[in-house]
Amino acid sequence: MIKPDAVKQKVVGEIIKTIEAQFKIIDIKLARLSKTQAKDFYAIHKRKEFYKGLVDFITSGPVVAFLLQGDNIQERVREFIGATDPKKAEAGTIRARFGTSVQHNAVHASNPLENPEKEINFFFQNKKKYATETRSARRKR
Ligand code: RTP
Ligand code: MG
Repeated sequence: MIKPDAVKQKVVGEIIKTIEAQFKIIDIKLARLSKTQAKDFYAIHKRKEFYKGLVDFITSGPVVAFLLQGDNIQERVREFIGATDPKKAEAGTIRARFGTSVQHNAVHASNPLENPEKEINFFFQNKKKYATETRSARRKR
């Protein structure tokens, strides 16, 4: 998901170009999250000190969500975006290129250890089969 800081920087096109070169895009959605949606989306962090700031940031403008398909897709996408802190992200990753701080780090990616199915259903309700695929792919490993 491209976060509001990157949308404001007008680098959505550049990020899509990079995604397209490496992954199969199944669906794309532009959305503006409400506070309630953002709190739910990042519920896993609700006890962290950065939670309120994160909810404020993610609701500060539109985001662009992507549904991608492929083997080990979540692991590959996390590698592709780089470390949470853009300063620590490997050169060439999306966060190294477009992130400007730990919070304003340009993109989000599902964490296979958290709940990727929830995020797929959040943006792409009619594509639940990809969530199922994710779950069975994970079981096989
Ligand atoms: P994301 O969920 O957005 O893909 O990021 P991540 O897994 O790399 O990092 P995570 O620990 O899940 O944190 C979620 C987002 O919260 C913001 N954050 N701010 N101020 C801080 O110390 C802090 N720590 C995290 C970042 O926007 C991070 O991506
Ligand atoms: Mg995370």
